[in-house]
Amino acid sequence: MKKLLLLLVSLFFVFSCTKTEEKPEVVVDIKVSKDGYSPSEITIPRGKVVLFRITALDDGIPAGYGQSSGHCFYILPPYDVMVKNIHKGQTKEIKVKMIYPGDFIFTCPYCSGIFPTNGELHVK
Ligand SMILES: [Cu+2]
Repeated sequence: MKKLLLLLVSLFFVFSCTKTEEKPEVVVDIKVSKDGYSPSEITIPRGKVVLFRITALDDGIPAGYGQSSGHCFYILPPYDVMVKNIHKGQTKEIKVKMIYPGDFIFTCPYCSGIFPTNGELHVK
């Protein structure tokens, strides 16, 4: 019986996804540009469903041939959620259930090596 329970609990963690379609309880507006994210530090209560709305103020770095892929909003594992290709003037959204407490980094994998596009997410 105990083994079965353990199995069920571990299955729950394997299949539970932090990306959600639940109704958001908190809305966080973030701007991203070559100057980084604003705000770059965000604190959210644990367990809340958060709607992140990310607006790009510029196009980031050119990906080649003068084209740009825009910016990203990537929350590192265990959240591991990413919004890609946010172009200048665009706002993209993602809903995340903040089930893991702790301090997490969010970044733009496209340009964080060149620009200060890094931020910290605190889930308490
Ligand atoms: Cu970027």
